Amino acid sequence: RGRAGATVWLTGLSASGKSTLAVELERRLLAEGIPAYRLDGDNLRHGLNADLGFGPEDRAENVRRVGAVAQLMADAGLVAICALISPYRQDRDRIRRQHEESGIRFVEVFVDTPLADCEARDPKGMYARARAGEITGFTGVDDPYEPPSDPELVVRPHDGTPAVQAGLVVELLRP
Ligand code: GGZ
Repeated sequence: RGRAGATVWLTGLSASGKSTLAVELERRLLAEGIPAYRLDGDNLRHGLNADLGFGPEDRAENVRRVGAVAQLMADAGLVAICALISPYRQDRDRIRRQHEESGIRFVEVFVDTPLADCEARDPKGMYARARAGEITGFTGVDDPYEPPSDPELVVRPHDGTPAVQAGLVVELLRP
């Protein structure tokens, strides 16, 4: 086997900063000559996962598919950077198990931005719509988010800029 690939799994609430961190992480890895590719839940829902909604079964399927794609990429030697809310612990743990069974590294990063901060950011006005009852089943408002019990890394807003946080992930990935 050649270069060691890995899956980096960013989980956290909507507007927690997963996508920003993913972009920064990809940029850093590519700059070091490490092949990396981003799989962003919000983007993939326009293509690969366009058939899925936000009920528990669809979220589980969303996470399952992205986990399987990431594992293939990691097996091919890339760092697959996944950014999905992935609110259910069981779904994330299943992907971890499948990676470990295949001897592929899985690095779970909990983007632990408090709900109040996410709601204050509300870049797309989704939380406001959820509070107004225009969207139901919104994670953190009227749908659960189960934090990881044993993530490889927890990043919080006061830990620094996305660049600093990305640096922490890069260090974790060193062999
Ligand atoms: C959570 C929702 C919902 C509901 C639409 N709950 O922050 P965003 O807007 O741009 O990204 C969110 C995205 C979540 O997709 P994921 O694939 O990451 O979710 S999961 O892992 O739970 O399958 C949000 C938007 O979709 N969005 N409705 N009800 N987020």
